[in-house]
This record gives sequence, C-alpha cells and structure tokens, in this order.
Amino acid sequence: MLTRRAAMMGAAGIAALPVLAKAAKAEEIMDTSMAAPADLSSLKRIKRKLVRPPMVHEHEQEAPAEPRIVEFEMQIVEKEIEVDDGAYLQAMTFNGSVPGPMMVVHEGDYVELTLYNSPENLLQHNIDFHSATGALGGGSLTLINPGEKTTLRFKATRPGTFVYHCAPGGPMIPWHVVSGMSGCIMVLPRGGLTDHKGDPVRYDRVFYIGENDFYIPKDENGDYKRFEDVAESYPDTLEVMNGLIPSHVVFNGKVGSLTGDNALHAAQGEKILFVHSQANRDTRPHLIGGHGDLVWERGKFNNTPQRDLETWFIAGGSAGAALYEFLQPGVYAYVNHNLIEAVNLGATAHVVVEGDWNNDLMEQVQAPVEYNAAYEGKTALP
Ligand SMILES: [Cu+2]
Repeated sequence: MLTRRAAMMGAAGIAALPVLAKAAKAEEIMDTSMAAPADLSSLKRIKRKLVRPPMVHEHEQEAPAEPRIVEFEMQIVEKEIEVDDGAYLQAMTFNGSVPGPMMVVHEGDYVELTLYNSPENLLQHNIDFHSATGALGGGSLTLINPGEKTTLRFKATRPGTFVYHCAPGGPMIPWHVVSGMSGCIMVLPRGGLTDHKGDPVRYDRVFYIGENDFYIPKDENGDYKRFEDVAESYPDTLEVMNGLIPSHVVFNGKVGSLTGDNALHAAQGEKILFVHSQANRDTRPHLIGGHGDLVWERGKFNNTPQRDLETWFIAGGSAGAALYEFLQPGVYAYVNHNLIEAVNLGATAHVVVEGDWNNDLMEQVQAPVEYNAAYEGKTALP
C-alpha cells in the first residue's frame, strides 16, 4: 500500500494538491544558457563544511589577496520539529536545522553552492541569496523538485551579513520562510572588520542567532494541531499566518534552544560577534547586562558601525551584526526586546560568562535587607 507521502509524490497526489506541487511560473525560471562563460580557471577553490547554528564553520577573518571560489553543499530536509512542549511544526529546513547554517566568505570571493532536494521531500524548493545579484537572488536558477540537485555560483560583491531563504513562488514563499527555510551568509571585507575609526577589529567567536516567527494552528480545544506532513499542515497554517499573530517567536528553532543546558558560553574578555537574522519580521535584539560595542545594525560592513548601543533593530528580511566584549562574569540574557516575544513566546538566549567580578563596574553595596520604614523616614504615608 502506498503511504500518504509516496502517494503525494505521484501524479495523482500532485493533482489533488495543485497549489503545493504547482509548476513554476515563467518569472521563477530563467534561462541563462546563452550567456558568455565566465573564466574562473585561475582561481583557487576551497570547500567549507557547514556546521549547525549557533556555531559557524572555520574561517579566516583576513583573507588572502586573491579571491577564491568557496564551495558549499546544503541538503533540504522537510521534517517535523518540536518548537515547544506539545507544539510541533512541519518544518522545511536547509541542512536539517532552523535556521539554516551560516556561511562565511570574503568580498570578491565566489560562493558556489550545491543544493540537494532530498527525494523524501514533497515540495519544490530553491534559494534566494540577498547577497547575490540577479535572477531573484538565484531563486530563478535553483528551483528543484524532490530528488533533484542544482549548483549556483555568485560573486559576493558586497560585504555584510545577509539573509538567504527559500522563495519558490507565490504563497509558497512566505510559507516556506515561516516553516524555517532561512539562514545567513556573512561576507567579510578582505582585510576583516574595521571599527568606527577604520582600525581593524577582530572577534574571538561568532554566535549565529536565527530568529523565527511560527504560526502553529490550534484545534477546537485550544491544543496545537499536529500534522502528518508539510502538505497536510498547509491550509490551517496559512489561516494562522494570514492573521499575522505568531504562536511562537523563537531563536534557533525552538523555545529554550539557547537557554539552560543549551546556553551559550563565553569567557570574560572574549569578543563575540552576534549575527542575528530574521527573514520575515522585524526584531530588536538586546543583551541584558551588556551592550553592542560596535553594531552594524543593518549588517553591512561598508557602513561605519554604531557604538554603545542598548538595543538594535533588525528589519525583517535582513541580518545584523553586533560585537561585544564580555566584561563581567554571570548570566546574560540575549533577547528580542519586545519582552512578550522574549519571555512568553520564546525569543531568549542565555550567555554564561566565566571570570572574576569587577566591583568597579558594579557592586552590590547593600544586599537586600528589611529596614525600619518609620525610623528611616522612608514610608509611603504622608
Ligand atoms: Cu522551500
């Protein structure tokens, strides 16, 4: 007997769900086969193996003078993930994680991505790089069916942090994005980052935070609905999406993905570059107990970074970068400073910092103690 999944991949299933398996429209497919070939034969090639966020693959901050072709591979995986206790999402992922992995190259390098749409998947997918020029960011050259692969190369001409996401056309675009299909690429200047004076600055590590708004439908009892596959989840999810009120706003795919046992760790004096992407909706990162020493709020490194920020703004469909040197030990909360979204909907991360407390920066002069209100004259009575 055919499983539902197998049936959907056949013609009968596809005919029953035309919106899901629709043929691509002309605007989504481009034929560039007549263009003159680019000769890149003199360039060196390197392969980078992508790693799961919040970590970022090994890379240099200062690049060799000559641009390179940097090869990546990503596999698209449709799978169910648990976003919170009892709240399941039929997710669509780049490389199995939400967000997709962060890629790092340098200005002038060529990004060469081979994208695989796993045969077990039900849907067409592609990739739109906000850092790329032309063909809908590569979207109209990369649309692939389950079981197909494609390779795209683009020149990284603009330094900065940029979102990439799936954009397979029409209402599939927002649905795939809010199902988890986005990630980030960082294009570093060849000489590395520079501060507000143009002097070099270096980070010790990168933490990549991908924020997502999810729209999980509820049943008549108010419980989250669970679906057999992405296709089955579509109609109810679309209804919640179009209401524009997310059921969850989370970092890295899940409530608690970066808190408690999953907290990030840093050492006093360590300089962390926080890269924060949100492919669909505005957000406002804030590090409770810390700051943004240098913040590229819109993520683009040709612009002078802002200094000493308390909260910064990430426009939906972009990625920003903030550098911070941890000065005190303890637990810091990195939040979306819409605090309802941070605390009640999930958008919180923790950074646990080891080191020695500095009483000059902050001292608890008097620990909490009861006082005699009448004697000290500190009473609310007139
Ligand atoms: Cu997709």
